[in-house]
Amino acid sequence: MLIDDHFNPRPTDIIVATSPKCGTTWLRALVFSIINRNSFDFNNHPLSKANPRDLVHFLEAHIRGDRSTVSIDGLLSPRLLSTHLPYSLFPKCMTDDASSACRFVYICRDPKDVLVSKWHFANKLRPKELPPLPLEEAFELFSNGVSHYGPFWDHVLGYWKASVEWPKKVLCLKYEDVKEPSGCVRKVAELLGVPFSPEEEKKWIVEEIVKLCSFESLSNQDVNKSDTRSRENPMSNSDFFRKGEVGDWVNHLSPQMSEILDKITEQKFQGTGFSFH
Ligand code: PAP
Repeated sequence: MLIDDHFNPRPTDIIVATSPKCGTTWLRALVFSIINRNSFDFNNHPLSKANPRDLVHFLEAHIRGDRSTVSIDGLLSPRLLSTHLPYSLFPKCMTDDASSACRFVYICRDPKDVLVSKWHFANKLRPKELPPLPLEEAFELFSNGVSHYGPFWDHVLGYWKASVEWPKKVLCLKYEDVKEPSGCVRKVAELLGVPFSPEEEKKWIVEEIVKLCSFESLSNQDVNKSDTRSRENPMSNSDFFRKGEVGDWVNHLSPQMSEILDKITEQKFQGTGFSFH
């Protein structure tokens, strides 16, 4: 309802979409540096001075309650916006219109790693007077579909199905590709209509972007080491960098928990053509 009432979509909008803890920070950094690659020097880049969430506007922050959308209405086109909203909540003129040039870049992640990342994050943000959230409780909620922005599996399927139906509009990436990131960078550039030229390839621009946006590089920037929190901004920059690894779930989930999550994943994605392998 808020999107319908307050959001003025443009056919040139670029939407970076994720279910929470699936790689929002990484994808924001990648897309920002891909589309602005001719505007900044890699040795003196905005990503070395600002957290990716300060460079890519978070849509929900502008359409909440009576918050003004002036700041995103005033952005030059193409606008780069980030969201956790499911695909189905966007206006039809953005999602179901082949003539719209609007693009969605989505990233998802093995739900076992998502749960672990969410659980750590929830405990960081939890008021000090409350005891830590037990992993068992976080698991129960997550596996029963109780997540911000809706059940994890439905969120993935919404974007995955859209990427199959509208491959020129929606790209579905996996966090696990963090191990082979240059492929992601090239795919994103192609979707956005700015593929890398042979000259750029010769200058190793793809590799520069991969390096700049890596966990190691971003988490070591002073701006991202900051743990300042405030009432308006309860999350500090450092809260968005923990381990940045694939498969950290083995250090936290019991075999039974991982088996249950794998089973749900298998059932939900059966016959859809999507899998995390
Ligand atoms: P959000 O959805 O709340 O904005 P998001 O950035 O998706 O957060 O999640 C943070 C996760 O991405 C963390 O994962 P972890 O808890 O398993 O460690 C964080 O470490 C990881 N992350 C942040 N930046 C990067 C990066 N540049 N490359 C890879 N992973 C990253």
